[in-house]
Amino acid sequence: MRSWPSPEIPALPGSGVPLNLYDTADDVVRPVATDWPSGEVGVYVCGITPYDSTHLGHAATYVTFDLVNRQLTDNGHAVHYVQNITDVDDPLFERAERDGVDWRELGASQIDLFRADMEALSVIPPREYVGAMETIDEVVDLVGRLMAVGAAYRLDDDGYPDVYADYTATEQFGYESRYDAATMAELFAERGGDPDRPGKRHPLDALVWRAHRDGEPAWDSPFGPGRPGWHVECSAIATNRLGASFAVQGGGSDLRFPHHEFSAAHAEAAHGCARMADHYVHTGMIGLGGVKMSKSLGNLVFVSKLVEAGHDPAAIRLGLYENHYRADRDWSDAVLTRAEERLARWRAAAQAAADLPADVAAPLVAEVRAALADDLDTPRVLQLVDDWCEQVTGGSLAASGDGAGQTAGDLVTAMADALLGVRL
Ligand code: 5CA
Ligand code: ZN
Repeated sequence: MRSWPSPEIPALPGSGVPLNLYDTADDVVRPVATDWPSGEVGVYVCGITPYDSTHLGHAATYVTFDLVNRQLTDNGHAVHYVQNITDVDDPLFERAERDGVDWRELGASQIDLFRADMEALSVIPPREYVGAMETIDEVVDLVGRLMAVGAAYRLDDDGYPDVYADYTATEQFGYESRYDAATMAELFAERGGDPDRPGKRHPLDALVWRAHRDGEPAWDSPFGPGRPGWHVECSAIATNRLGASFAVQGGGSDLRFPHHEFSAAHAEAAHGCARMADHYVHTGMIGLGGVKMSKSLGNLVFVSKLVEAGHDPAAIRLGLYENHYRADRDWSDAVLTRAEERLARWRAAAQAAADLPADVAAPLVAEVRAALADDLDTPRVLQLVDDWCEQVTGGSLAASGDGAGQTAGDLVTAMADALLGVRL
């Protein structure tokens, strides 16, 4: 699938600081593993189901992983970033049916919108942007492997012989979310699982191939015509591009269970490896008035509407940086207004710093790198830059260099662009 044009990333002097991120599975902040046989750092981020995009919750999640990408790049690593699009799934069909449109057209138009929004927000595109429909053969192959090792089974059902993965196939099942059985049961039922489907070995077994039903799209497979289950789609797309083990699996906290637990479990059962991702990274939920922004509730603020209304995408980024990425947090007009005021102050300071030599800004760059390397501490970054801007506009930063070459204004502008995706 075509992605979107990449923003130019200015080069920054000095060296980056190794990135530490919180890992949900181990409940600890630790360094991202960067020493892989491929020489690259593999990052897989769960993409959109293409309807009602791109709301501020989506934007927050993809901007967060864009910071991860920028940090790793600043550290000199080649990042192999992969993202999927769930362009075949029930919620998409339901929305298309509700609105009387073809689900393929709905998907295509929403993917276009998402691309334009990501470009506006200066999000670096994934190296591989992959739709579920493009990878049916990969899912068929993975389901076949799961069946071959006894980790998946076909239901004995004359009507709909769906294929399920046996969740007891891997010993480590449950390590990613660390939830107890009751919480798993509750979230599984809430988030697309079907614990009561007759014929399953265990209520928690997840669908990996859904047999054809009237009115649903279907593709041929050795286990009959049908379509992929959700979790196995991400297992296949990720591991076929990044290998059975890779550095980071990311998404919103609503994917901690069941989606990421099962994506990992299917991949690990098929490949016989102990752990799919070294880090499982989850962003907090963006809400409106304390309620999670979600397509099912319809309480959405769209990036495209804000941009159309004349709001600078750089201010949207700064608004999202106000609180830590792992915190559930509210979006509001007040957040946007504060961000626009901050952007104006930063721009004024960058102008004022055009008369100062670059070394006046060098300590700030080092501090911002360190704050981002510490589990993407954006609230601290905003504070650091605010303080520096105040000193510049207040005239209290003395020049100590020879004044030749790059100015402090140039350096701060390049830093905001390269590390934060914010154009001053
Ligand atoms: N296609 C699947 C992932 S394979 C999916 O969850 N699609 S989605 O369109 O529902 O969400 C896309 C991404 O945005 C996911 O990572 C999800 O966790 C994240 N997301 C959804 N709502 C919010 C929200 N309110 N705040 C933050 N992130 C959100
Ligand atoms: Zn996914």
